[in-house]
Amino acid sequence: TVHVLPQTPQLIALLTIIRDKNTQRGDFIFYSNRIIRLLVEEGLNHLPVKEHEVTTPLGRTYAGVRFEGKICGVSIMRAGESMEQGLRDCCRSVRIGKILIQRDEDTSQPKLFYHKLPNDIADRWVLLLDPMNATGGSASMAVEVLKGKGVAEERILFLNLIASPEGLEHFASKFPKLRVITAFIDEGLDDKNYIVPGLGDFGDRHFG
Ligand code: HSX
Ligand code: HSX
Repeated sequence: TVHVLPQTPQLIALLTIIRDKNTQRGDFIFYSNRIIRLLVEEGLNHLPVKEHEVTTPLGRTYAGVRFEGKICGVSIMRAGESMEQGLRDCCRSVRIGKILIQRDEDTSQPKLFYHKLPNDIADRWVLLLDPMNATGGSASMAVEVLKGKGVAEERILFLNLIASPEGLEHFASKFPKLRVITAFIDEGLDDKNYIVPGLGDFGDRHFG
């Protein structure tokens, strides 16, 4: 299922800054981090909670809840690493796994090079991080790696900034129980399978 962040004027303003080709690296990082923060907070909204009662300084009880279950982040390198700090800003000691997948420039086919994941990942909720979901090939390869490690599809939350309709369709048909949380759904893909209007290569703009 696809969850799109509320399309508030603030979010559109932030997206406008990072889409602008004249935005330099420092601003690109700062403003994309603000969107990433919104995505992480929305991702955390999907985690289960259980009842938890506390006493306030006024001596009254408050029947609240607390998070239940463990989480970990998994970034798809290189671009996904740019989202790790945003996750840490919300979950200080969160464990982070890495999957290195590169898309072949000519064929657009993803290739898996490396992965290193927390050993108890099968018991965790996974926040999968990649800012761009174009054809959906890279992220879907990452999901296969996670499933191979015993992570259930319904425990994966895929966070990304910009998705194409094609990439989302790919996910919906292949992984119906997986949740995708995205900030914006763009028009589509160009003949090189780049998202348009998009923002260019996120990894290049963030890391150089
Ligand atoms: C939990 O896992 C909390 O959100 C923490 O941020 C994190 C740390 O636990 P561990 O990964 O070190 O076991 O879900
Ligand atoms: C970009 O290409 C993104 O960060 C993703 O890792 C990938 C998206 O392309 P696709 O596999 O969805 O077509 O570097």
